[in-house]
Amino acid sequence: MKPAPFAYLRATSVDDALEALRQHGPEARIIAGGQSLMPMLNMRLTKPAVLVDVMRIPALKEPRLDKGALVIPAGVRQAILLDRPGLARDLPLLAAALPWVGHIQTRARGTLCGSVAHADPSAEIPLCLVALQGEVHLRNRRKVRRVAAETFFAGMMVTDRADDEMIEAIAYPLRREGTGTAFAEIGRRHGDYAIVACAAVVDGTQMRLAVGGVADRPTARDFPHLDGSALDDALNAFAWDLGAGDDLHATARYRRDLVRSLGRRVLEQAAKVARGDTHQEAVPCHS
Ligand SMILES: Cc1cc2nc3c(=O)[nH]c(=O)nc-3n(C[C@@H](O)[C@H](O)[C@H](O)COP(=O)(O)OP(=O)(O)OC[C@H]3O[C@@H](n4cnc5c(N)ncnc54)[C@H](O)[C@@H]3O)c2cc1C
Repeated sequence: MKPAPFAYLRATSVDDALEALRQHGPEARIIAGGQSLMPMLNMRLTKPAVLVDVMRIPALKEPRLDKGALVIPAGVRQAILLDRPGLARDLPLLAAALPWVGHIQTRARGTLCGSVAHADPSAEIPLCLVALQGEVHLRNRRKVRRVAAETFFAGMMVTDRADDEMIEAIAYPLRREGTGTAFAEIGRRHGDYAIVACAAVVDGTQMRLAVGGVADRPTARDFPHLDGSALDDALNAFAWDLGAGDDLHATARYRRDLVRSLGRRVLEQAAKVARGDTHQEAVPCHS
């Protein structure tokens, strides 16, 4: 199928893009890498009257360090960030998760902000943002607001973004001394969306596990340091609370099993990294 007709506007500044969103409201959609939007247009799942291309805005091209965070503007493609020198040192969780986002070809086009705006519950980039307690920077013609990732995702492909707002950037807090992170996912094939993805962050006081692919949004829970059957019980309770459902790819029971087993593996791995026993952040697993 082909998309319904639309007008195409190539914005050259953030103001240009925001003015188009103000004028056209819900009829306008931003297009970034097009890796999620184009299939939806082709299948006519969405029929915007105007597409606002934000990929030629120079101000949105460069990631920057700001107040202990890496701020990634809307024009930064996934492959560019993956090649950033020092990414594995500054943001080891994201460095471990990014190679699992689609394929080389999709990462060469897709942006990090586009993935956050799309808000697929299985997507790795939003999962890492929630795990690391990052922020989404939203802007419209009148104001800027910063929203905690945990409150930004409101449901399956539903976010706190208003029609006249764009995601100007997302901000990931940098790795802190004494903190370990780890990532793992299971999917049908490498490059597919995860059936279940887990991201762990462990420091001297607590363990945090974020899970994608089970609830209708990436969901995190903090635990005190636990091991043995106390950790099993905590993971089991979390797995049930996520409200897994059956679908074409997996049963609810399989998803709960993955939360318990992958969850334990990433928490244990992150704890090892936090203690300095290993530097490895990605847990090997099959997909
Ligand atoms: C074969 C294939 C495999 C894939 N596998 C995975 C996978 O394993 N994991 C995964 O997470 N993703 C996967 N994806 C999707 C991923 O590649 C996309 O890059 C990502 O979901 C969206 O980024 P984009 O820049 O392409 O956004 P677009 O497709 O351009 O936009 C997506 C949505 O976000 C909105 N949007 C984009 N940017 C902004 C902004 N700055 N402000 C407000 N709204 C905005 C658009 O209006 C649209 O609604 C896959 C895609 C393909 C085609």
